[in-house]
Amino acid sequence: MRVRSLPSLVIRSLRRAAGAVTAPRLAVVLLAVALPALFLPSIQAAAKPGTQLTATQPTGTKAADQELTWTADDSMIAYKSAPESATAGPATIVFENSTATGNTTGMTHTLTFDTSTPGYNHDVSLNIIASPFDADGGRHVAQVNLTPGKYRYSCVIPGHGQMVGELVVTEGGGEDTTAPQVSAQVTGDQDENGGYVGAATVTISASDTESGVDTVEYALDGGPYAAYSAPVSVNVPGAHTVTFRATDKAGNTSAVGSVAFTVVAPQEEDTTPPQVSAVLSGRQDSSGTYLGSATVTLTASDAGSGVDTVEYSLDGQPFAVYTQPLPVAQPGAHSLSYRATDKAGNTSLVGSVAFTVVAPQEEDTTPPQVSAVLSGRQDSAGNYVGSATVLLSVSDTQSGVATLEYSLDGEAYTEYPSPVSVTRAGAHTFSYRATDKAGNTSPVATLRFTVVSPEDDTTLPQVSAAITGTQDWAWNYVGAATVKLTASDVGSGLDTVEYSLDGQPFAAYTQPLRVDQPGAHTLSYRATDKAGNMAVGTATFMIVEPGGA
Ligand SMILES: [Cu+2]
Repeated sequence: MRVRSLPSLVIRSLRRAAGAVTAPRLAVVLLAVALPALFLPSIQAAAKPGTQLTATQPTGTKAADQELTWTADDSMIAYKSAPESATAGPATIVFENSTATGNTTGMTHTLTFDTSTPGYNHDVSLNIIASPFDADGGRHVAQVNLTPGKYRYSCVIPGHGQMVGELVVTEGGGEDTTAPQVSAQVTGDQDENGGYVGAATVTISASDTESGVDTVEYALDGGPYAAYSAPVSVNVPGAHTVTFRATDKAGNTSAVGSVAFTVVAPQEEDTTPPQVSAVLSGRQDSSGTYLGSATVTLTASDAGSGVDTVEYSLDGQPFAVYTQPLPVAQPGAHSLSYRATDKAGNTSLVGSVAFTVVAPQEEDTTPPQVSAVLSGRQDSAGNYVGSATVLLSVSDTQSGVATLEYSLDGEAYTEYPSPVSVTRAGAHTFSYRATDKAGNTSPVATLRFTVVSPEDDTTLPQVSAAITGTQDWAWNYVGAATVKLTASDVGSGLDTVEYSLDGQPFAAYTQPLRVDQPGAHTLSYRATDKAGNMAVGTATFMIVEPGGA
């Protein structure tokens, strides 16, 4: 036994007490020495006193460059001195409990690192038992490897429970001020909307390259934070949010992260077939025939298990899987059948669409033909009196006429609905154009004309008389003559045509005039236009009795 016999320890202690020890003091001293004697064999079962146990310290490591020294004296409530902090990595631990450090009683102390209390590093197993009179004179040295975090140590001699302290170890390169990285992943079976069917599992990952991750916490739907230790399963249907954070051993806490997801109840058994429909598209003529090609687009939906396959059959061919809109360019009549099947195996009834395709027409690149006819009464100068009317005609032999427009006197083009009448006096320009359904627009054509008001008519009417009847050799009319007046006015138009036979008052001319009175006759006639211009004329003729000389 390396522990010296109790009597000699006690005697030495008493001697060092120099007779000043009182009875209670003696009792304490006796207790302090006697109990270790009972206690030590149990903790020395694994190691002899004065040796150290280090769980993680391999033998033969290089010398540590930091030395941490604990000292003890006669106190049973505190070490005389102890380090408070260290840096991670190899360290030389010195524990001295000797007369040199003030131990006058020979009391045994230990420096024992805690390997069970939560919240502390447990990776160093150190249990140094020192006494001033042991083989090393109470000074023991051990090599350990410290990791970032906190270590708790104490003296395990019964009654010395207050001899306890903490050693804080920080990252060797300097203080850790960087929060851990933390992230979360949501996994589970998802439906087509992204909802998790039945349950979602949230897995949180955290890392810290310096002091290391100390705690990871999470909160579900705004509830209190709880320690995260394993993936969290959420199976309550509805929208959820999980927030999370991590803290490293240096006390740095990450920003709060969050993931949002929705859990949906597992679906009931699907016994309803999908809905499927077809839509035809393409350029059509007025009868609905597709020009060049028709495209069939199939759409299917299934509220239960979801659509598995959509199939089609063109013109009686075997059903094939539909993946994308199907163009049909073959000229002729077609029938396309279609159906859809859901993931539970329910197949819809077969639907069908019929359509006709004709060969594509040649492209229309020719603009419409447009022509204009100007009409109205004109005066001798070619001016339109009162009004001019423009009649447009248009044709397009290919795509057909889309629009026909005109612009009067530079105003905006407007659609031509019917003949346009221009009554405002003055010079006018009338422009017109037409566009076909293929977008070809004819060149603009322009008519120029002048409209004058009737009051501006200064042109005399034309009026003349024609005399008919049987004539003799001297051009005399035999028995009777018929006088016919003809009048016209290119300006404001005729107002009146009148005649006066043989000096009688003028009367309105309404019909050819028969004269049978024998003798010489003079017929005066006149025509007046609406502007008041009057033209006059005179005709003379002779009537003789039949058979007369
Ligand atoms: Cu002690």
